[in-house]
Order: sequence, then C-alpha cells, then structure tokens
Amino acid sequence: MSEKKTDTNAIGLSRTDYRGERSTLCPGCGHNTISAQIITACYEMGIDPHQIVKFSGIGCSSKSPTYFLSQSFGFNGLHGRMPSMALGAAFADTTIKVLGISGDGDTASIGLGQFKHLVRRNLPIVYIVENNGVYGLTKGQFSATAERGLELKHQGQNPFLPIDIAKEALIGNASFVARSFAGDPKQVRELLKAAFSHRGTSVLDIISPCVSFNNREDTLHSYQWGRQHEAPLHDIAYVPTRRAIILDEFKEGETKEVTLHDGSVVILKKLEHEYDPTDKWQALKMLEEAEKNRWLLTGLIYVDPEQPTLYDYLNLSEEPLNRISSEQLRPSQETLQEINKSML
Ligand SMILES: Cc1ncc(C[n+]2csc(CCOP(=O)(O)OP(=O)(O)O)c2C)c(N)n1
Ligand code: SF4
Ligand SMILES: [Mg+2]
Repeated sequence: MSEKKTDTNAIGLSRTDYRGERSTLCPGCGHNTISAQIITACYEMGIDPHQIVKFSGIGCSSKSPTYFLSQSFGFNGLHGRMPSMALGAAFADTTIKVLGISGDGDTASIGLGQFKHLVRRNLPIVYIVENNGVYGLTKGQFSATAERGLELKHQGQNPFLPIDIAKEALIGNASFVARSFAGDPKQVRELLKAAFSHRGTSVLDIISPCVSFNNREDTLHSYQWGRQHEAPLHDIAYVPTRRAIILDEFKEGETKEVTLHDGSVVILKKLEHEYDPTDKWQALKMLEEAEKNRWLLTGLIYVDPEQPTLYDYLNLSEEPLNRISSEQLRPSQETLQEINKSML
C-alpha cells in the first residue's frame, strides 16, 4: 500500500520525520536496506527520535547512522570503540534508547574486546553488526568474519577460520541474540522491533552484502548465497503492548510466544524444526550445525527477557544525571563526616 503524505504514527510523526541524509554508500549496499528498516521500525513503533541516541565506530556501516533518524543525537567515534562511547552516554541518562551501529571489522576485528565486555554487562542497547565479511570502507580486505578459503580479487585466499558474532555473543552471556539478512527486510524489521523492546543488550548480526568487494554468488556474505541458503528458524511477528491485537492469520499453525520486558510479545511460528529461543544449549547447537552445513541461519536465536542489566547491577538512577539537582547530588556535611569516620 502506498504511503499517504498525511500518514502519522501513534505520536503524530510521519515516516519522513525518521529519515536521514541521502546515502552516499554504493547503490545496492546491504547497509542501505538496514537503514530503511530502522526508519520503518522506529516509525511503526512510535518511538520519539529525540529519545534515541545513535553511536557508531568506523566503516561504511558506521557511516550509515547519518542516513536515518536525523532528529536523533548521534556520535560517530573511533574504530571499534562504539561500545564504550555508548556505555558512557547511557550512564548519564538511563532513559534514552541507545542504538549502536557497527561493522564486522569494527566489532569482530579491532572491537572484539569492547563487544565481549559490553555484552557481559548487559547494557540496554540495540547493537547492530552490518556483517559483510570485509572491510568495505578500506577497499575489501578480509575481516574476522570472512570464511576460510574465501578468494577475493585483490586479497588472495583467506587462510583463517571465521569468528561467528552470534556465537561469541551467546558464549559471552548476551541476553538477546538474533541473526538476519539484509535481503529479508521483513524479518530485519520484526527483529529490530523486538530488540528495541528488550531490556538489555540486543545483538543483531545482520548479513549485509558489500556489492563492491564481496558479492560473488558462491561466498557466504553475498545476496545470491543468502537468498539460496537462508534457513529461518521461524516466521516472526512483533506485537506491541499498546495494541493487543491477535495476529490471527499469523497464528495459524504451531507458534511460540516470548513476552519481552515492556509487555510486548514476539510470536514465533514454527517452520521446519522445533525451536525454543530461550534454550541456550539448543541455540549453540543450531549455530554449530549451521556453520557445518553452510546455512545462513536467521531469526531470534536466543532471548532471556529477565536477565538483570547494567543499570540493575549498579543501581543507577532513573533520573538523568544532568537533571539531578546539586542538593541531591552532593552529600551533606554530616554524611561526609560519617563516611570519613567509617574509614578511620
Ligand atoms: C585504529 C584504526 N585502524 C584502522 C582503520 C582503518 N579502517 C577504517 S574502516 C576499517 C574497517 C571497516 O570494516 P567494517 O567494520 O567491516 O565496515 P564496512 O566498511 O565493511 O561496513 C578499517 C580497518 C581506522 N580507521 N582506525
Ligand atoms: S564499499 Fe561495500 S560496504 Fe562500502 S558502501 Fe560500497 S557496497 Fe557498501
Ligand atoms: Mg564489513
């Protein structure tokens, strides 16, 4: 259905209010498709763009926050350092929605340490890895997610085994792990909505083909390979709290529901296999099997809606630090004296 100019969402904004600058990425780049789905997901969920802060590192993927949500604040930082910047900002205001955009080089090569530590702390953030197996921005060197044996024109053959971002996230105790494919926009959108509703780190590893340097039909990160070998774990639909609609059509057949922290529900319709995304052991086994068989396994791989977040561990204030009065922030003379005495 074509969009009318007057169409607005629950908070009275139009889709245009969620757009960004015109993309300067290569036409056909998977990252552009993901940007489009971020726009749609935020518009459909009625998220106030001023409530989102975008963070990224360095790479074509990390440039892409310029191309969506221009009314949101954003910070394009150093290569591989997106997690620590995002964490610092989130500490100052725990009410904001943090959106991190990274690449496979940015996360799995230079930023792997930052990624692993963010995930184990369970900072509330939607963490997207736009995964193309190469360093697109610097002309297509192999990244740490490139498959062993991959041959690229100017690079020769990759001798190393790849890092699987979803597996790393799971082993690192992530509370939400999903994988998707830029060639499957509906699934990307529904997973994004679920990720925004999850309270904790939501890792979305999205295969996002680089049409300039790694799009040969026989390579794992290409459009053709993805289209032919995508193995979705389930059909997925996100149902927001506000509209308690039952997706009757969707619910035909066997389904499983996962209720997220904010009361929204993810409905997973069974496809070929029985799959329970709250079972970590099954998740790891599925990822192993997919790697062995060269399937592009997609869907909600794992979720634990109840895992405490960094805010819980540190008992952080719900009131943003810059809005707390100095009287509240500064301990009284008596309190300071008591603290000093306790240290004698
Ligand atoms: C400290 C540092 N080392 C190296 C670089 C060069 N560099 C820029 S982008 C990039 C890789 C980006 O790859 P990825 O994160 O996969 O993004 P893509 O361009 O593929 O989307 C590298 C190595 C840099 N900018 N800073
Ligand atoms: S070089 Fe690759 S990753 Fe970068 S914009 Fe072009 S297609 Fe996308
Ligand atoms: Mg890349």
